[in-house]
Order: sequence, then C-alpha cells, then structure tokens
Amino acid sequence: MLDGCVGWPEDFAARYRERGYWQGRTLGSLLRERAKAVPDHTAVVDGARRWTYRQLDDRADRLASGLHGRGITAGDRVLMQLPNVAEFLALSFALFRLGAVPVMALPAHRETEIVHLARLSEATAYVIPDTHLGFDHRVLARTVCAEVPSVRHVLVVGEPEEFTALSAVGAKDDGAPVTEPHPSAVAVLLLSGGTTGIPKLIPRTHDDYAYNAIASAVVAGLDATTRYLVALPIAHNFPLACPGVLGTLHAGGTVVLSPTPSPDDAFQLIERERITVTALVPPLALLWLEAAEWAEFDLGSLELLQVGGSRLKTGTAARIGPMLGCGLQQVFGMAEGLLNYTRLDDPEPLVLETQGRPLAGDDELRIVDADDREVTPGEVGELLVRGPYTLRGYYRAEEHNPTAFTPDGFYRSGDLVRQLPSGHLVVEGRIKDVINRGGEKVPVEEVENLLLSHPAVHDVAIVGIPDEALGERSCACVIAHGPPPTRAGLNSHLTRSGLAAFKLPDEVRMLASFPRTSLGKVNKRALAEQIARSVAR
Ligand code: J2J
Repeated sequence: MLDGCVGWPEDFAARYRERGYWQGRTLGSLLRERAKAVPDHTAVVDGARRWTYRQLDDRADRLASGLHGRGITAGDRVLMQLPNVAEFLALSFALFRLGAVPVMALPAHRETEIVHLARLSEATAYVIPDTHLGFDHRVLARTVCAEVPSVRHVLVVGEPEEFTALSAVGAKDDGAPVTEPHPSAVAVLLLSGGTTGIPKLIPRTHDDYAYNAIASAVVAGLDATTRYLVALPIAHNFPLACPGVLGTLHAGGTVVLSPTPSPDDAFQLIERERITVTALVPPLALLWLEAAEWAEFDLGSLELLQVGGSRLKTGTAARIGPMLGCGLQQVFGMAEGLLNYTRLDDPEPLVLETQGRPLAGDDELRIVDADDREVTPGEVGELLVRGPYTLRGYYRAEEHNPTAFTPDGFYRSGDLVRQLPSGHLVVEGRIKDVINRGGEKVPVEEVENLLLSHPAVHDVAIVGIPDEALGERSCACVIAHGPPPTRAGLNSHLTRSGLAAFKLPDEVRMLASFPRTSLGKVNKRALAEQIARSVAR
C-alpha cells in the first residue's frame, strides 16, 4: 500500500476476497469493460459536449500516457480541484490507470485548504479550472507553487497562462506506456468531512472503492438506462461513488453534469436529458421542493432522489414523492467508508424516518457508550464500524489514528445513532467537533485556530445552532481582547487567511466567559444550549 496508509489485516483481506467484496478489479478496468461492451453509448454529457464510452476511454488512455510522458508515475499524488466538467472524468480514469492517486479537493476550497492538502499529500501536480464562479484558480496555483515545492506541474482546464493546458497533455504522441496498478493499491484520497481538527485524507483502494460503487449501484437500482445527474460537487464521495458517477458508468448508464445544484440549472437538464436519478443534501432537496411548485419544467423522468449528508427531516422526506414524483432513498454515508441506504422496497415509514441500513453483510457495527461498552439494542450510542470498504487509518496520520480507531480496527464515526430491529439506523446527533451546515462539514478547530490569530480575539469557541434550512448554522462565540471585533471584520480576516467561504461563521456572539468542564475545557454542549436559548428568546 501507499506509504502512510494502513491496510486491512491479512485475515480480513482474505475474507473480503473470498466473499466477493474485493473482485480484483481496478477502477480503470470498470470503464474499459463498459467501453468494450457499449462503445457508442453516451457516457457523459457536459453542456453541448457528449462523449461516448469509447471516447471517454480513449481520452483517459491518452491522458494517462501523456501524464506518464511528463514524469507523473504510479504512486504520485495529484491534487485535483475541478468543478463538474467532463475533464474530471477523463483525468480521474487516467490517474486510476496510471496508478497515480487523485486527491479530491472541492472547488470551494481556498489557500488554507489547498496548501494544506498539497503539503500533506506532497502532490506533484495540481489540476484546476482557469476560473470558476468568478474565482481565478491560477492565482491560487501561483501561491501553491511558491509554498509547496513538490508541486511541479499545474494543469489547467481552459486558458493556462504560464501553466500547461490539460488539453495539451496527451494531445500528440508524447506519451509513455502505462502499466495498470494492482487492485489492492490506493486508488484515490478522499477528503474527510467528519473528523475533529484539520481535514484528513482517506485512502480508498481500487478493490474497496469498486465494491462501494458497484454494490451501491445495485441498491439504487441502476442499469444501462440510468441517466444520473451530478448536481453536487463531483469530487465528493456521494456523487462520485454512492453510486454516483462510478456506479452509473459501471452500469453502462449516462452521467450528466450540472454546473451547479440550483433548480435553475438542474431542472432544465432533468427535462432535456430525461434524468432518472440524482443525489442531494437536505437543504437542496428543500430548495428543489419549493422550486418545483412554480417551475414549468417536466421532471417526469425522475425515478429516484437520493438524499444524505445531514439529517433529513421526516416532514421534508414526506413531500418528496408527491412534489417531485419520484422515489426517495435516504443515505447516511461517509467518505471514510460505511454507507447506509434505505432500500427501494422498504416500507414507507422506514424510508421517511430512518437513514438506511448498511450496504454490506460484512459491515460490522458497534453502538457504544462513553466507555466503549455496547449499549442496549435500540439505545443511542456512538457508531463504530469496520468492514470491507471502511478505512483502517487516515493517510499520514500516525498521531491521530489511535484516537480515531479502536485497537481492533473499528473507525469511530463520532455519530450518535440508534438501530432498529430491522437494522436501519436513525442519526440522533454527534460527538465530534464538526458543524454540519446541511451537508457541508465545518472542521471547527481549524476555524477556531485561524480566529485566534485575530488581534481582537482573546478566546473563541464555535458551536452549532439550530437552523430551519441548514439543520444547523455556525456561531463563533468570542471573548474579545479590547474593542469587540465585528462579524464582517472576523470574516474578512478568515477570507484573507484563505479559508473556504462555507466555513465562515454564520453568526458571531461576544461573551465575557465560556462555561467550562471540570477539567477546564470549554463545555461546548452547555455553550450551544446557552446560545440556542438566547436565539429562541
Ligand atoms: C445525518 N448525518 C449524516 C445523514 C452523512 C453519501 C451521503 C453522505 C455522505 C457524507 C457521503 C447523513 N444524516 N443522512 O459520503 O457517500 C454526516 C455524518 C457522517 C458525515 C460524513 C455519502 N449522511 N451524515 O456526508 O464524509 O456525521 O460524507 O459521519 O462528507 O456526515 O460526511 P462526508
């Protein structure tokens, strides 16, 4: 395995192979098989561009050998920060075939996140759009090159300026032959939304991620007639592989890329491309429901809407079928691995009120109390998990891993759940210090540390407060040093520090002191309750 990764113990690996979870296939081979079977079927639609399976397959091959010709080799990390464009697919498959490892950054990330990811992964290349939603990624690339010496190539989709156009890579015969990686090798490094502290990287192998996508395609009922709309950012685990893009391509269906998840873009594409399935986070599902009331687009082709990323309210869930005319699948997933889905034939109360049950028969779940003892069945506790597609350690995180995993390899999700006799889980809360803004995860410690560097901040604690649309929003509680800073002042400090906009506090409160635990740590639960009470008043 890639240096800095923790593999599964041999007896587990043997069991997962024997039971057919790991089939010894690479992600690159999934596309190859389909390109042989249905070469002329449309694989991807991006605006006016339509690529058949053969064209996508060829592009991936040419890119792989072009990248290899430029010195990018197996095991190299390539930091990808692309929006929903067809090049994302060609490049991902090129890297999968080359055995180079894409690091899946989101378009919303800025200097703080990108420099951290480039350093942590020692990326040799950084791939960007020229501009996206008004932001010039080439400017950011200059900073990354100056700060992270490992980055030797910047590849640009669009106008490259002093960098290299992605379209020039593999355009002529400048390539080098490529050998496919071993299926047990790391295929991709995903970003964790779920952990305490600075964002971590999650290694996923070809074997485990292929299972993740293929088995998800089965529970979402995908086949060659599927037309999947990528509405969420494509680099996120949910639209990428649950079953998302990889599951759709494996099934021989068509992937349609939406530039944004807004109803303006998405509804038009649903009508034009006869979309059958897509995935959203709860605030977007709510927005689509509202938009569907007045929109004049024909959404009749839509068969299934998957919703996950944060807790979906039962009331919202109940409106999806009647308003959008499609089925609902709740998904409680994590880039770390474990996926729970409500099944297409589950009785309605389970679909509306639970977040689904585990994907694999060999997903081992433990629900434990604060002392790691299993709770009585049906009681709420922290969810721990181990299984054929759940990581055994974060990438290059030797210090953090012993607290994130039990000694026998269970991942501590930080989620509070209860399990019904049917196996379905209900997500009741969490114990990790993360704010879930309707599916967008804010790593609290990272933002607190940046705020502490503001001269007017003596101390700070960020908590979540209930929010109608987002489920919760972030509130920075500040003990000021001298004249109190304003929210605008703090947010411009964070933006100047290069923090992604979705992590900026939604609210700022000035306090004289924080409630503390007997050990002197900030008592976040008491603080959150105090703020929520003052909001309610
Ligand atoms: C409550 N909390 C949820 C849900 C995730 C599919 C769907 C989502 C993600 C994802 C994903 C939740 N109800 N239905 O990767 O493939 C919270 C939990 C979890 C964390 C993981 C997928 N679905 N969550 O959201 O890695 O706290 O993955 O541990 O971004 O989101 O975040 P992330």
